[in-house]
Amino acid sequence: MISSAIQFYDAHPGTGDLKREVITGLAGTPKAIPPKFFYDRRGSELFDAICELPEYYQTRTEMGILRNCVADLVEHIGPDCLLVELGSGASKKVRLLLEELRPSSYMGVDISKEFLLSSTEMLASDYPWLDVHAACIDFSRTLDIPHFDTFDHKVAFFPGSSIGNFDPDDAINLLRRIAQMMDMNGHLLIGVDLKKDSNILNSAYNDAAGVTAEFNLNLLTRIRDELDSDIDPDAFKHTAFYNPGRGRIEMHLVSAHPQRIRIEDHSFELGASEMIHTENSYKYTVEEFGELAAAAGFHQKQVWTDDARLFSVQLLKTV
Ligand code: AVJ
Repeated sequence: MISSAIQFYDAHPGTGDLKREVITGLAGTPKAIPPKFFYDRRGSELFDAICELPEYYQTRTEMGILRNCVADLVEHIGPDCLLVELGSGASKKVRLLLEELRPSSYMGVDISKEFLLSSTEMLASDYPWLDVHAACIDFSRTLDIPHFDTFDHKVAFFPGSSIGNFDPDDAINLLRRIAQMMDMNGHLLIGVDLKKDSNILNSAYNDAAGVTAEFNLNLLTRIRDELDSDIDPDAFKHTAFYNPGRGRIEMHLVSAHPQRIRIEDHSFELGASEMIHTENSYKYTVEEFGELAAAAGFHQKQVWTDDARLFSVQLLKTV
């Protein structure tokens, strides 16, 4: 049911994009599929389960930092903004901001329509004073949201180190587009995972319970179920490792044996142990991210971390 309390904008990023991008990605060398396609209903549930894992320090660490910095944020931002959350999913983090920051409007932006609708509906019913909007778009492609100009005091919230999914050049481009969306005059509150001991990173993406493996393999289940394909998820294995040269975790799906897979009217050959690259998760020092932000026209107004410096929450302002 779509609640009338929400203003919903749907740009239909759907199976058309999935088909096109999967076929293009598998035709390339090395083979790759973009991580944004992880988040169907099952994938979003698995990601929520990842966030609860003992090895996955990011979510609870970011939540702890937000709890400690929210009073400072109120000072910087003040009440009655439009809070735009990028990649809102089923986020609980934003509730803390809504309660303390008291924006007048909230807009959830996400590629996953079902999750976006159910989470924004819950926000609308829990916070009757809040004007709630939802925009189902693929923000890696566009940030064009109708009537967006009618809001003036805009603040963007991009939590969870999702920026880590973008190669540095694409990250700069995305931050630039966010700056433009804010009329070059606004704040961006962004969660950024920090460089650290590679053992901590490797176990965060190779959890003992195998949830991350299932999350990675679910991409193939999704392709099998949503596209016309004979792909068999059991013929692949999960792998994830920190690549120190590139400063990123890489996730891949490894072909268990030589095989040919068909997707629609395309066919792809995979050798034994050939990998499909499914995700990068870049890690930064506070200084490195400051440089990246600067290249996009932002300065680091304030940076908060946890005591162990695992994760950071950064308030950026356009210069
Ligand atoms: C949502 C992109 C931040 O990179 O840590 C978690 C996704 N992948 N475990 C991350 C993810 C495997 C996550 N981001």
